[in-house]
Amino acid sequence: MSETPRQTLRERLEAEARADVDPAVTPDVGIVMGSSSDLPVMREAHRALEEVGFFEQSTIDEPPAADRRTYETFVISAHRTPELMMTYGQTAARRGLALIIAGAGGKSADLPTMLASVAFPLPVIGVPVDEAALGSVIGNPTGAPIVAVDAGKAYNAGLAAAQVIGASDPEIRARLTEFHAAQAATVAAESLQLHEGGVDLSGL
Ligand code: RP5
Repeated sequence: MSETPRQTLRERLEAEARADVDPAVTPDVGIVMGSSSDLPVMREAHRALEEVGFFEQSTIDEPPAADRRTYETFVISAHRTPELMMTYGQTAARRGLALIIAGAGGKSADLPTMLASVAFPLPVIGVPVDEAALGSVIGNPTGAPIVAVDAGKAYNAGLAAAQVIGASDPEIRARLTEFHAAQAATVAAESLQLHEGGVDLSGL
């Protein structure tokens, strides 16, 4: 019987890994962050994934419809819950995840880099939640790879994760292509409007 949320979480992760469930019905992308205070930045990764066709999955007992891609979310601290970080990383592949987005902030933002080592060979996309975290998130030694986005760019981490999944999923690839075209159209429309309408200098 579990006594603490930390034990409950570890036992759940280990049970899911042992269950050997078809990866088609488990989350594809794991989004983890060092603190709930990282959520305002990290939820941009969720937003990007939703925009290209992913949705959130909280339990393997409620599997997605066929062909739907999903993500899950956890708060895991490398320093405050190191054993939970180890369990998450060690069970990630067996739980059916294809990759992990990991964010942390501050000068000791060790969650992304440590998870990259523990979950290897699953790819980890690191998000420095703030500028102070940049060096510690991108600074893994040779042989312990991590890919990372710039400080605060969790949205790009979501898109990059979708690109990885899209390499073998035509539906996600099509959604990414639509997203890209819509973005280009918006920039072009803004450019035309600015060029033809001129710059409004009133109020300066
Ligand atoms: C890091 O410390 C977390 O990722 C967060 O960015 C930072 C501060 O955490 P809290 O003190 O807000 O929980 O580990």
